Amino acid sequence: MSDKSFKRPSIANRDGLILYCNQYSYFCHKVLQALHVKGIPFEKYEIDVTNDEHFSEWFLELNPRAELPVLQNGLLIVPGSSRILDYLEENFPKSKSLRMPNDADKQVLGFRKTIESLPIGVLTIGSFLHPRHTGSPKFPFILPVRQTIIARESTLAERLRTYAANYPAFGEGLSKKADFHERKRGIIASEEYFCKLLDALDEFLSNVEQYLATIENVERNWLCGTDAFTIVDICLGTLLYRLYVLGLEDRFWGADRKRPQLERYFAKVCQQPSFQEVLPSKVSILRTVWINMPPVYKAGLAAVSSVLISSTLLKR
Ligand SMILES: N[C@@H](CCC(=O)N[C@@H](CS)C(=O)NCC(=O)O)C(=O)O
Repeated sequence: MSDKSFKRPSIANRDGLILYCNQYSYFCHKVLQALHVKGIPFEKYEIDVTNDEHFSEWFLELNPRAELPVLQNGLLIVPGSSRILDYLEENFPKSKSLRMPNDADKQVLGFRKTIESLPIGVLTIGSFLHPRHTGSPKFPFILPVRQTIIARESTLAERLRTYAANYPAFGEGLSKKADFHERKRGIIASEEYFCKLLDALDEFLSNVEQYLATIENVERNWLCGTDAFTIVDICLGTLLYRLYVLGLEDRFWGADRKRPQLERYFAKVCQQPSFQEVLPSKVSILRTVWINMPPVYKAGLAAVSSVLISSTLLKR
């Protein structure tokens, strides 16, 4: 249970679009990208997930599922990345469209569905628990932070039961979520399951590779075969970025130029201004690393820095 108590932020009383999100969340990245590509003005409220703000009473009133992202438009609340993406398409027709054309290849429509059904949480925590299957993870998912995330994950069901008791109006949902997390912990701990998940991803990415090879003028065109960047590109780009951050890029496309089309596609996605816009800044990554570093590492770092500072001072 977090010591911090959270009150409903004043931003929640404002008109206009407000996105409740977290800068490291896979699902929030998709929505943030869509908002940037479409050029829709919005305000962002960063949920402090490290201190369980998504389990606070004010957030549960917004989304009893306690999940991010949530979009608020006046009195209307839209939870869930997929629903938000569709809501933006339907309700902001004047802004740049991300809609996949009606005659889009069935295979491409299937790509969106498959990506949306992937257990990203299991993949992420599984990669921390079974590191011999990954290469080098990128910031902020370095070892000390991974340890903190694993430790928080191991107490999640217990914390959820405490919140369920404290907030009876949301008790049933939170207890169900606790049961779900308990079941999920067993799955995440299984190396066999993790390997199966990686194999399934391998198969899926091979299909994507083959499909990409059929697109004409790949320098210009996106997944739907034209120069229009659409929702399915947001989905695939976000997935590839998560695989990269977890240190899985060599397994899936980097090593021996295994999947050159995918590699080229990922490089193209990374160059998109909307993509770069939503990545956390270096300063906020360092801040996150520091906040999530276990005290023993902080003490070690403080000792090293004080030696460095004093030796620098002595030289003067
Ligand atoms: N299906 C939802 C999943 C959202 C989701 O799982 N969000 C994560 C953050 S990336 C979350 O809120 N996790 C907290 C939890 O489930 O306890 C979506 O597409 O938005």
